[in-house]
Amino acid sequence: MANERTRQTVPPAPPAPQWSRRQLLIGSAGLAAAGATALFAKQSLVDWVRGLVGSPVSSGRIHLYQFDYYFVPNYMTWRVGDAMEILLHNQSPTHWHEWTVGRHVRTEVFEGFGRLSSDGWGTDFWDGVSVVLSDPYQVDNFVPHDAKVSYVGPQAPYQVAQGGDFSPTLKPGGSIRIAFTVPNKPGVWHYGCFVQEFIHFRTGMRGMINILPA
Ligand SMILES: [Cu+2]
Repeated sequence: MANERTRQTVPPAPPAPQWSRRQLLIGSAGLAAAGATALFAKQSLVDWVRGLVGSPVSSGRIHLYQFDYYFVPNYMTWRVGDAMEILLHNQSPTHWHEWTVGRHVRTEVFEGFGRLSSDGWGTDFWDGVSVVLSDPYQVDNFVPHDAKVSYVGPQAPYQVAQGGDFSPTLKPGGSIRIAFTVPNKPGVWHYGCFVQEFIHFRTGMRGMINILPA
């Protein structure tokens, strides 16, 4: 995310998209959250519902779309050992968005708007994971953190930055391909965009990945 958090102004209320029930669940949680406490209580409910409903296992190529301020899809099921290729697309005409995956969002950062260079997650999913990045288009910056990243094609035309979680940050209309094998890290993981001092995340720009054992 680097310095992108401070570039934009505070966002207006999100538009009313055609939401599926699944998105409505997450979206409602975001809108109803008066603060972090309320939000995390709602998130627990969402997790519980997801546990009951589940979703089919995805492998291979997945298109993951970023909007203001939500992801489509906002729920995925992966399996350990599967080859994945996430094609990340920023569909916003105006806003920068990133994609981070982790566990234990840092509530002290979440609530305290001063420490912008801190990681958003207590545990970064990508730590130690081999990742291949390719086909960058309108990528603002990329933070590899502790992932083992290789870059396919010409020298990446974007800034490889330090600080924070593994995160590609896309300019409006940007995209990038992220290929990897699902590591042996089963369980529930969360993803989110922490751009603009966590406002995107708080507004509903997040999702869940349930990773099944091999
Ligand atoms: Cu965002």
